[in-house]
Amino acid sequence: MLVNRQAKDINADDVVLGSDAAAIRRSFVEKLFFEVAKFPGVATRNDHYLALARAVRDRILHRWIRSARTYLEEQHRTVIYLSAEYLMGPQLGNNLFNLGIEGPARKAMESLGLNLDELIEHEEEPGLGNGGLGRLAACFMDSLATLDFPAIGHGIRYEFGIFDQEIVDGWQRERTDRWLRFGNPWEVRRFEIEHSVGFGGRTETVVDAAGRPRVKWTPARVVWGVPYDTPVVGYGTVTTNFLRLWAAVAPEEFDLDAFQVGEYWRAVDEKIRSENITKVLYPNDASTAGKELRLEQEYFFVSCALQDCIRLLLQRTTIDKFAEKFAIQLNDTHPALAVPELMRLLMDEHGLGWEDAWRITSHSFNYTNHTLLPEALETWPLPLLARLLPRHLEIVYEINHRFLNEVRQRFPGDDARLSRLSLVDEQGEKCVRMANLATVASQKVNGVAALHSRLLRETVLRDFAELWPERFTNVTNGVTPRRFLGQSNPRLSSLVTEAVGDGWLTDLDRLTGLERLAADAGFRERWRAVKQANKERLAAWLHDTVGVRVDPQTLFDAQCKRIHEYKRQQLNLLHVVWLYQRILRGDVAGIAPRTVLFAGKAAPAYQKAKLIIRLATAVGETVARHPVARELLSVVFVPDFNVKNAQRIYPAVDLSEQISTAGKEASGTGNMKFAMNGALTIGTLDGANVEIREAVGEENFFLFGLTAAGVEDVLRRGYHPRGVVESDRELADVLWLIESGHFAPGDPGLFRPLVRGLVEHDPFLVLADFRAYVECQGRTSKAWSDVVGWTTSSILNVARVGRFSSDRSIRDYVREVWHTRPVTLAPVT
Ligand code: NBG
Repeated sequence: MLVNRQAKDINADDVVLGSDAAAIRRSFVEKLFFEVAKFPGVATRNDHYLALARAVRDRILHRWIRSARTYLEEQHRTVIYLSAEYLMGPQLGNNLFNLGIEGPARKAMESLGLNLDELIEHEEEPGLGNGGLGRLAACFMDSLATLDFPAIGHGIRYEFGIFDQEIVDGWQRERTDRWLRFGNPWEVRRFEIEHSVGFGGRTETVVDAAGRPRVKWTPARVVWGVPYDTPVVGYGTVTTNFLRLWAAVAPEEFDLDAFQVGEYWRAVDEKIRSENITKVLYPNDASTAGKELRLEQEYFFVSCALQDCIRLLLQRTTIDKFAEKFAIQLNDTHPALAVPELMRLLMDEHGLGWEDAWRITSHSFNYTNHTLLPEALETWPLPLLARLLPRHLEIVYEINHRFLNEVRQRFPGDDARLSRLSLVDEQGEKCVRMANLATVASQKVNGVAALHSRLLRETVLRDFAELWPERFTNVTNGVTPRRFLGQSNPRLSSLVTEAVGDGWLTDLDRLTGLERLAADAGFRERWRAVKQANKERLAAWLHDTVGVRVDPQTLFDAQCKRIHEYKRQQLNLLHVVWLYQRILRGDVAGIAPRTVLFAGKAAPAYQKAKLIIRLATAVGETVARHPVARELLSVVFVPDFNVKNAQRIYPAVDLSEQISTAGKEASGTGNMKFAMNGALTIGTLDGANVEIREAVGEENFFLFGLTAAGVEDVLRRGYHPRGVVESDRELADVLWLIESGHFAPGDPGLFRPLVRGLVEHDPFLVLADFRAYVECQGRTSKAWSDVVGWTTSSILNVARVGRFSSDRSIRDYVREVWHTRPVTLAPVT
């Protein structure tokens, strides 16, 4: 649609919205009547929530218009973040917080007899991600805006996000996440933008108007992508970026031919098939399903994103400026089809030759790897690609051909190297290795923690690192302190502000100002009181929603993350059972009373993970029934771990479990959120734990277990878990108790597969680390009894976590990878 250039004197600054309580109240009332179309007496809580959300959104849009206009006029280099997942969390509280209008909004609601907390609580979060990877993308969006960097996040508007988890009879049960059911007040649908995305069909070479040969792809099927924008406002700044999520729609509502012959269902078939593409998020964390629909999703959104970039670019300049205008970040390989897609768009649609197209493409992309787990490295079978994306496969072949020629020149005769580097895996089922594709096309490739980046260079991408050492870098993950401290832990935040002054939320290194206070008894007392109050709040919530009572005086020990064997929830449970047996034996000296919290979703098809959840709930039930054990121990599985629930949990935890097999957890970000809220960590030298320990000091971190090199060593020499059991009587007892059916009296064989799996295979070395873990937990118990020591460590943890702000990560990306500049905007009224 054409821009109407006749309009004049339409200026956003003519609209004064105001941010005091009276102004917010006025907007709220207006929205309730004229947008939600409700009046008192019939308005529900959802209506009130919608009205307030819209009032807040207006204030954000005001900033957004200022941002977008400036960027359009001044043509700044823009970060394009491509991610199949964004785990944004609830928006209302965060937006109020970042705008700095929570106080006036509260007043405005009070003046109308409404409670702001209830409205914030009411919001259903968009669960458009599985775990760390999606949440990282959300933290990065927050930091990009807060630091005034122009950025657009592109992703998928899944109609159903990650399933809601319920626990029924101790088992996980999945419920469809119908997050859009009551409307989404934050998004703006852009009706004038739509991009067509093809699938299947065939390619042919034609001669274009200028007499040059060109490839023409005639897809068998076309769907439209339509964008929904969610503004992302920075904290304490005008800068407002946006997340552009794409939804698939059918180009024709009805197949009229089918309709006319009376086959009504066939007529809507095509529509359903098209719209299925963005129907649901695949609920697998760190692993790929290899499913056709997933491939369609990945291609669909990157095609929309790139067409949209080109549309924006051509409004002001020419196609050859693409790489100057955009720095594209591939968040893992899920968007890696963007590489052949950009080549296709540049050559087939915009008439560039291969060399020019490749120069632009290879200067636009950068790739972040998020996992070394072999089952999680994406590959797509050639036959599937040939069928679904024939043109892209041709381009991948050509990229590979040229690339391998280069390699041949540098390493003549080294066929083994060639086959390792090849974009196509020729062994077994032939497929395209997406990590190789992303690496070949990128300026920079990074891992997400120092150890992970090193292992990436030494293992999965070793040959590439030899070829192009300068291409590889590290950017350690970070988390936004706005959401995970400012907003979710107001008590600790005000104590911190009192101690170090304002400004720490955007300059987290200022937390070091807390260090000197760790020696101040009065301050420690207040610090403890904050943690205590947070624990009481969590306990009350657990009582209300899960129906369990926990004692806030006990050590709150939490492992909250996806359920996965490599994360070793089983190790945690073995320790819990070990404690339980000691209590039954009457051997209770030195045991600190503890509440062990588990939370996390299991992929619905991951049977073992679901059984691990069942073991956690079963142990919890058994312990709770035992009159002596329950005095010292309780084990609670908190259902439905999502951003909202995470924000309740982090502030209330004393001990953070980060106990993955060394070398397996790329970074972790929960580890940072817990530490930022004053929890001490018990952990292995894995992912970002290494750097957290370095930062907070080894005396403030409980370290145990094999190192990554140790793990490799054990496996190389031949690991025999049974031997470990035979040499450790207590471990044998623990395993036997679980296997005996003690925790599942009605179904004694229930947990046998878990025990068998550990004793016979134990690929993640749970048993190898058991003794070290149990001993280390002994140290945590001992440390807990030293209140002064524990509190001191807690303060020092917070004082020293500044570098794990996502602001630091973003600055690293800007310096090392994107080379973009911040843009400061004039204030809005
Ligand atoms: C996950 C890693 C985590 C890491 C997040 C964010 C995937 C593929 N990887 O360790 O397992 O913290 O990414 O980088 O989800």
